[in-house]
Amino acid sequence: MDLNLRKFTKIEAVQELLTSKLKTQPQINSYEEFPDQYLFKDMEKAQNLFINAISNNKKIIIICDSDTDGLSTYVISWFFFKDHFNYDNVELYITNRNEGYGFLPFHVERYPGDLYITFDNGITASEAIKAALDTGANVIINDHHQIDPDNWPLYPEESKDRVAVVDPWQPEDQFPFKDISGAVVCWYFYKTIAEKYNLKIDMYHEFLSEMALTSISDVMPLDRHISRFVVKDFLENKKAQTSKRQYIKTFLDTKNNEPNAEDIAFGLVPCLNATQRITKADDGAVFLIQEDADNSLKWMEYLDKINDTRKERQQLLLDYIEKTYKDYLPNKNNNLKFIMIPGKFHSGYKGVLGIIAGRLAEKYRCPAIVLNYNESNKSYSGSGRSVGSINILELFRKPNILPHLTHVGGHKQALGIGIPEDKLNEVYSNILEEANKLDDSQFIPIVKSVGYIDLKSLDIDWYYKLNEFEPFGHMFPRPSFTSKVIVKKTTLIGKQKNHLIMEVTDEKKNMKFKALWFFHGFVPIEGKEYYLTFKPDIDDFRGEAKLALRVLHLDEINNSDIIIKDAFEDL
Ligand SMILES: [Mn+2]
Repeated sequence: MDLNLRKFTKIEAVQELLTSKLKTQPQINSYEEFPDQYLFKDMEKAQNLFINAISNNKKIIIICDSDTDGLSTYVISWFFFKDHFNYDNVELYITNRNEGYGFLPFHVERYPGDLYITFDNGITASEAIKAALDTGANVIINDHHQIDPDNWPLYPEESKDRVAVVDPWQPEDQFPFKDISGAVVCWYFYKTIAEKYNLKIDMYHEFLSEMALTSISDVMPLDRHISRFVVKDFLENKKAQTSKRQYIKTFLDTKNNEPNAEDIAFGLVPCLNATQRITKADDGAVFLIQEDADNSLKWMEYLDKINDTRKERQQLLLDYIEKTYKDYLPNKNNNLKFIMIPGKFHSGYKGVLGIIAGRLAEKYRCPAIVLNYNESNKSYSGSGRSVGSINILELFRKPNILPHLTHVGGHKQALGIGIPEDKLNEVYSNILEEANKLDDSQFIPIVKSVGYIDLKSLDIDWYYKLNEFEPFGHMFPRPSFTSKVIVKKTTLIGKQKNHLIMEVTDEKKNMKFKALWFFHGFVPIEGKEYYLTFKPDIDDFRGEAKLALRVLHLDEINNSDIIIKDAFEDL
């Protein structure tokens, strides 16, 4: 295998690399450096529409999205009105995934009001805005998603005094940072209101928990500006430990009292996101606004159960697909290069289709979409995931495919899609044809590594000195390294024996480390040499802290089945 990687012998060189990576982005060093709210194009208009509604005791209807970001805008709104801004004529709602995405015309009918305010959604809601305007209501859209050119302008010119759009992505917007969460946009809106009414709130610390949580949950780039600053300030400066929010206290008490960004991403966010997939997002919101410790704990346990159900459903559906849709899965006879499952599942599985597509793509090493039939509009909709270096969105944008779709959106690695029933076969045969044109090398899975290192250069300092660069996350991944190792000893662990502990040494056998491989791909041969790609980790079993290697991939030296790519190359 040709390892085209940097070579490291000293941790200082890695530190330099990370420092230079952060220098390529704008950084913020204190809360005072946050850009002004009036750089958002319509912030002043939004503020005036809000004040106008308040002064005339108009009914305000707030519509929040249903993922962790949207739920956090609910939390900010809830505590803003409950603790700081005395106004009764306001109602808060969370969208329901089963009824469609974001602010929709039926909301206007179901929740009559005079002013509709959206958070973390709304930038494509032209129909709902029209419905609201038709009833005489005004609208404030607060969102952080990109505009849809087919859905722009959002409202007719003659309604321009009745609609405000606060979104850093809209044309002519001057707000300098685009990659901020929906909750950060929401926070800016309430900050403007708080200043206008001279409220005595420390807005930053009051809602820091929500800004940090959503910068992680909504996968904002953690190498830059507000997104990095709020997460770093919350976690590194131990502000999580003094958060007023009971849900944070419960998480710290029950799961992890010194979490990093990855612990939040894997320990808290999936439980919150599971509610919209399995029950209703309202369950997540109720947990987040609990102020009583005992109740909060009970809700946390309930959310854990919902998340377990989500995992079980995923496994059940995966097993079912592998039994029922065998002809759609690649094997040595059919030579399929694309998986498209035309499912007719219960609608309760809707929320896990993307995750299943990812599991199929990984297992069969080819791009996959999992669809579910919808009787009411005679069409299939679902989610897709790619593999290797294949751009799955580009495949569906080919001229022989795109015109047949009801919608498609996403990026290189993941998409959401809709296909009318009568076009399904044509789309399927065309996508197979397109996938056949791809080069075999594009299907090879990619493992990311920052560089090559000999085990003899490694010590526990690597773990501590890298941690100084936390938070790690999107666009700033925790560094992983590749080493040539000899596997000495292997032990399978876990109830289902799906994890592996190895002892690995360097060629000269000077250094010995414990390597942990969760959901191991295979059991290596003891005594044999491999390329090991890992993240430095700590093992403080029995009180003594030792460097351990968290395995990402193990690869045969002369028979590679993956591509190891520079982790910082296309960031
Ligand atoms: Mn969002």
